[in-house]
Amino acid sequence: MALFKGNREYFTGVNEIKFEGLESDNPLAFKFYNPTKIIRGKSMKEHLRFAVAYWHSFCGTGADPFGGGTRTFPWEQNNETKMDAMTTAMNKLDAAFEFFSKLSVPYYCFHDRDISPEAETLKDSINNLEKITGEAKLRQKETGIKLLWGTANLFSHPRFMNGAATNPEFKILASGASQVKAAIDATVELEGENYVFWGGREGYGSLLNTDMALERENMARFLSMARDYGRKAGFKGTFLIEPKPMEPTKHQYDFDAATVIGFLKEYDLHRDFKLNIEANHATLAGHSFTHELQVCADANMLGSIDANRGDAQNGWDTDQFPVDIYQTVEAMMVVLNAGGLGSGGLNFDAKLRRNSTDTEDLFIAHIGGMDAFARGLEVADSLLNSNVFSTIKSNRYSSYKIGDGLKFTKGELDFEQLATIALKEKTFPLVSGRQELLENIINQYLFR
Ligand code: XLS
Ligand code: NI
Ligand code: NI
Repeated sequence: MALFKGNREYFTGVNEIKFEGLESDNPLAFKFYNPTKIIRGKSMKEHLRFAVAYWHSFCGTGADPFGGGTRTFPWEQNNETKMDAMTTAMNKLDAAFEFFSKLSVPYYCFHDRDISPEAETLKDSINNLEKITGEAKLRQKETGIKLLWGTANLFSHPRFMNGAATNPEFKILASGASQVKAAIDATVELEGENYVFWGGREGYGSLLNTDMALERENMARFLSMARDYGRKAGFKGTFLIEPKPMEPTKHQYDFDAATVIGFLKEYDLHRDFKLNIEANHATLAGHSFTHELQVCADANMLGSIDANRGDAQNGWDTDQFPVDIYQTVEAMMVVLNAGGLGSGGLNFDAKLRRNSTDTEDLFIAHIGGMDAFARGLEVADSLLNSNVFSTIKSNRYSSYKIGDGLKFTKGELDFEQLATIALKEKTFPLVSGRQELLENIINQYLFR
């Protein structure tokens, strides 16, 4: 991969990040992520398909409800006159590609409004996006860095305060369509491998003013039409829905994986759509990250992952970088068992803490996340190769592989026969689930 050289270097003092291994004390080196290391016949790079999220990394200044930003981005500075929005966007693009190439990530992801500025009119905003898309295409060509997915921001502008595809006002729904159309066009132009819908404000605060049935139907219509347009425009990738249970609205329609899969099947969208699972959204929904991944895997709808983590002591979407290897092991076991990420990837939808203000911090945060998943992949691979988990699991369900249990799974028993089988038995076996043993084995393999 070629290092990107723009008009100016933004991340000075940081060179290309390399794999140095566990003995290295260099904070700007990978300890576990060795992109060319082969696992199960594929390189780590091909397994993990890492992506950088444009919004957190190049737009997030650290502002929170109690104070403004703590990071001033050099690509937005100007000594004399105030720099216009398009120049800022161009500089930001240079900075982003410099960062991607120094970090050696194969992919990035963006919202329309992250890469190009919103203008006075929708038409001008679309023109802005088209211009920046052309520039991004050149930089992709130069570096070999690819677009994992594109999406449209249908939640920041005030007109979306009541949602986009579920807005009670039709004109606003239509404005969302014009944005999604342009974002799909940009994704096609940049050969993006997926297109994401996160239902930003698709939900409600109070039933007293909400026609939930109509809103859900409108959302389904909107998604079907977007799908049809995308296919017509030449988009061959996967459409993804990213569940999240709350924040910004109280009741989000895409609550969790099971809800979204039910919705997609209800409206016959399940052939074109898969899911993008974000770790912190899973925990917000009261689930574990792996639960959400497994629900998708079982439905053959595991599309991609937004890799981050929440904070165990609070219930927000804190979007921290993932560091917990125990969790990445569990996640990668689900991914490997599901046959891999396919055209999806591991996108760091994660932000620096507000007081992380050094230029290096953005690199260090991504290095930590990449190492955590790389080690997770290695450990998951050796755990699966050892067969301990599959053996224990298969023994646990062995009663369904013989005799009446087998007949039951084949649909060869009726309910009365099922009930009669039990009457013949005098004792019912208590078989240990052995959860502690399995947990201990993961700890053991972490250090093997
Ligand atoms: C917000 C979401 C968002 C999506 C893309 O919580 O995670 O960042 O990934 O719109
Ligand atoms: Ni996300
Ligand atoms: Ni999030």
